Amino acid sequence: MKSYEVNFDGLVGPTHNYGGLSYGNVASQSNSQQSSNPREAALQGLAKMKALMEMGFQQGVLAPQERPDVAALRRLGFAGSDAQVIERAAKDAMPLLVASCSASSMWVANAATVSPSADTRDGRVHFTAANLNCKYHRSIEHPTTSRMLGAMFADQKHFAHHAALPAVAQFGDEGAANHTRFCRDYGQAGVEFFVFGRSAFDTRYPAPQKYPARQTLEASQAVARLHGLSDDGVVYAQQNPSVIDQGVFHNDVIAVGNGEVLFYHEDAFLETDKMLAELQAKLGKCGGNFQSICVPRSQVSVEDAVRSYLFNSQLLSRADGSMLLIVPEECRGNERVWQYLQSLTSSGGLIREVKVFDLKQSMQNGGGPACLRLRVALNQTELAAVNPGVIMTVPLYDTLTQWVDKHYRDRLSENDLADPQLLLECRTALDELTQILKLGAVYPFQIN
Ligand code: SUG
Repeated sequence: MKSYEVNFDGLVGPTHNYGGLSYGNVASQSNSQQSSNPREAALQGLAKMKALMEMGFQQGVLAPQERPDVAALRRLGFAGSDAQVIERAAKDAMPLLVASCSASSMWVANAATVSPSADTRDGRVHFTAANLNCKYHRSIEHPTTSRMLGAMFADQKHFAHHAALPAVAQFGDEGAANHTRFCRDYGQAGVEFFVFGRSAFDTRYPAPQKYPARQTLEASQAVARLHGLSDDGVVYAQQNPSVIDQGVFHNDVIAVGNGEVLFYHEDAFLETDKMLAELQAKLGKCGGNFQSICVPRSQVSVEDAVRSYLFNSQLLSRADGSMLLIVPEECRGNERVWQYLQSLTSSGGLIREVKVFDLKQSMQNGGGPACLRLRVALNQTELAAVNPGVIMTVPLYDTLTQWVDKHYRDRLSENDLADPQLLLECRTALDELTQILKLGAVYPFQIN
């Protein structure tokens, strides 16, 4: 049976703004308080989805969340009508209002970890929503994420959903941003590669000194257990703490893999040789031939990697077996990175082509092409069981761009977040969106 990697891209929500909310994420910190353009952000994301669909890749869409999250503000003690809750938060605790308005659910690589059916004990596709426990504005995503994934992958014969791990730092889980799957074919058993930043319970593992390590070893192990993965099908590796301290807050900022290939920076991991040998041996047992492409620091520094988001690219398999890299415009803007990419594609190796996308609105918050997508490997039967409303088509693209043009503002700054009208605009837009994507009631305002 034929199998696919389906990329579900997060649709940018109408409150996209630069809140400076993510300590350890250089772009989020340096663009704090700039005014944003939510309409442009959403259209840039949609243009990428359409382009990939037109190149023949399977493409889906994941809806944004309800923001401002009035229910989250109520849990923090703000009371009254919805408008009063927003007004009181704006007056007394602006940072909390900003956090409750973040459109951060667009970075769906952090929505969940997904294990394809070929890897799991019960032969179903498993999803664990990420608790995103490291940052308050992201920790409020998972309940709606779970409802959303449930509405998209509803058939329990094929899909199993797990609630987010306990919401404490010891089980900090950032989803697929620290998870890569290697395989010979998407439908065959593969090796799931979990990268963690620190251990919560074992002091032998080093930890970064400056910025937080968001993913723990214990969280990754719990996800592997929940998904029913075999020991032979899992490899754990630790991120180099010094790159976390240089702004690599997720492993997908310094490495990307697909099929049998890992593309990574020389400084990305600890004990790299041991890790590569284990990947090779375990993928070998699945009939695969593991290959790695190491980018040396002498050609691209960690700083250049963080600035350009070279590794936050999408590595895609083409029909002829070669690979294509989808990179953000910032890679072309960095001379050393661009030069590296030219030599990579002309060297006769596996990666033959680079395609550049303008995702500046998302990039300014530290979200590149890979952050914007959640990969779900599915066989034909499973793909047919996905809610068809969320699969990208030309008519859906047209409808969504019109929907964005109708509902989104083209400028948003911190003061605008206090406007109670923004909440009404968002709810009207999202209510319409659930009908477009045939999701049913997934948002708090539709349920309560
Ligand atoms: O969690 N930025 C996100 C970016 C997530 C990128 N995802 C992956 N690498 N997979 C984060 O740091 C910034 C929001 C703000 O500052 O307004 C933010 O949440």
